[in-house]
Amino acid sequence: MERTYLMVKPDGVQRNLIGDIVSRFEKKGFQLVGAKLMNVSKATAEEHYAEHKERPFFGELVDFITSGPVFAMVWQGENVIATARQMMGATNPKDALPGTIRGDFGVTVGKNIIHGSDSPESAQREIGIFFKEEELTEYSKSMNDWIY
Ligand code: RTP
Ligand code: MG
Repeated sequence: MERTYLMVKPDGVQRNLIGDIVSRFEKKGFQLVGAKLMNVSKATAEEHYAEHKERPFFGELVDFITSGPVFAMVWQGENVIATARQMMGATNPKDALPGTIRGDFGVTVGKNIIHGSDSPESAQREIGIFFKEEELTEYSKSMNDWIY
């Protein structure tokens, strides 16, 4: 079963949006296999966002993601990586459609509420950065009969 790394960013946590965001993915039919509220260290933030190291906003991005607790999650389901990205909406909330998380709750690109892995390779890498194998759980197969 495909897995992705999703993270409610510090703005989403401070605005009490964890419940709404978790609820959207639950209702969709995806399964939460790991979750924790945590502070991100500067080193972890730099590793997570390594692909943006040369971008002008890198410093701000690292400062922001380390500025308060995040809610780190691993979700699983068929096509969960791409579908979660659709449910999140465009990176810049001004382009994100109503009905998406960023479209419903965000205004600026710097505070866009949620992160989601953008490929299977990113998902595997990011899950490994934020979770130990023993922090992730398994479900019984029968639960899936109602969704698939
Ligand atoms: P994310 O990684 O957070 O899920 O977002 P994304 O894939 O949609 O966007 P990405 O290109 O990976 O950018 C990572 C985050 O950097 C911030 N950003 N700021 N100031 C800017 O122009 C700018 N561009 C990107 C956003 O918070 C974005 O989510
Ligand atoms: Mg990204």
